[in-house]
Amino acid sequence: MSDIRHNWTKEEILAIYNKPLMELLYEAATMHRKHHDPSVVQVSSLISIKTGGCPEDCAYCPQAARYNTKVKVHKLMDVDEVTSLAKNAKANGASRVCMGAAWRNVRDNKDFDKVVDMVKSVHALDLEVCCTLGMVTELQAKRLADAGLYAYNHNLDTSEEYYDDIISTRTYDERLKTLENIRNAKLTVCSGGIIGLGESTEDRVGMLQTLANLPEHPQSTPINALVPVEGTPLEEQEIVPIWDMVRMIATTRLVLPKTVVRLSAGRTQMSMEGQALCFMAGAGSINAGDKLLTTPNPEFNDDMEMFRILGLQAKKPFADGDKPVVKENAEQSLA
Ligand code: SAM
Ligand code: DTB
Ligand code: SF4
Repeated sequence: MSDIRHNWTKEEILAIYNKPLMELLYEAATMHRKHHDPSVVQVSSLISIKTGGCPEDCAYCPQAARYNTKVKVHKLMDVDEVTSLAKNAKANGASRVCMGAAWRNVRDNKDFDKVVDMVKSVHALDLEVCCTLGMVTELQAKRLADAGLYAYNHNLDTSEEYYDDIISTRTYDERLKTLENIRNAKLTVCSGGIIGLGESTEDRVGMLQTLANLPEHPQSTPINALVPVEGTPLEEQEIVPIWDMVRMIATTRLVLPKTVVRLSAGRTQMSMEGQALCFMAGAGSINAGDKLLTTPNPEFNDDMEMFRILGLQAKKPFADGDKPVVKENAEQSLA
């Protein structure tokens, strides 16, 4: 049987998730070695290009306007500022830069024109450019692709069943539609979720089943451990046990064998030993830089020290795919 399958049942994935940990880790590490170089880890840096004031009600998110968090609202950054942050991330070893906006969806306005310019400018630095701007239409996704975008991040976050407990202002189907729009625009798809929201093991497995049974597996899948933020409805959630993170990454590795699995939010709550087990289980990417979007993250230097100790190397840009070609008339493609 091929490793790549699109017909996973929930029972099969649940049986994987619940294997004895050492067995699960061994199988996942073996699958990882079959499809990836285990000594290479992608370093992806986040830039919050528009912060806070978001109209959505995602229960985990410090940027939702309706919650009283300490996040300061910041309008869309200027292209020069973003370019200079991206240069800095590159100097620190990042091969991918992900630009995040606290938007419900992309709108065809001046702000979007500016994001298109940011994409062009960061692409010119020979970095993989990713955007996470909320829902996007196929036309908008194509415009981003024409500007040199490499990936678009849009998470399922959790299972279809648990989703309504976490977000009410947009549906699961709308998320799936955005993923389809990204695929149709020939961008690489980055989609995953969060654990630690109060979901059950079945919900974790359900999310992986949905991802694995998409027409194409996402090229990257972030697994976030909830960063509980004061003022959000999930502020009192317990920190995710490292063993849950290891199981989740290992299970993701086994059902999405070629996907780059990202050990995403929550690393400040993890030891180096815990993170080492996540790399062993198949994580091939981290979000690096001392800030995620609004919450703290380990310092670059500490991560580089971790790489040295574990014998890991930072991945080069475009190691998994061609550098996008910018279409000359990208900015007119909506006209
Ligand atoms: N607004 C856009 C959207 O929701 O698609 C893009 C930015 S949003 C902050 C990107 C992702 O960050 C969310 O889908 C969620 O998985 C993750 N995230 C947000 N807050 C988090 C938290 N407190 N802990 C862990 N992950 C979080
Ligand atoms: C993803 O899945 N995790 C990143 C990225 N995609 C955009 C964001 C994590 C955000 C954590 C909370 C914060 O810093 O605001
Ligand atoms: Fe807004 Fe995205 Fe945060 Fe949801 S996750 S509140 S859409 S910024």
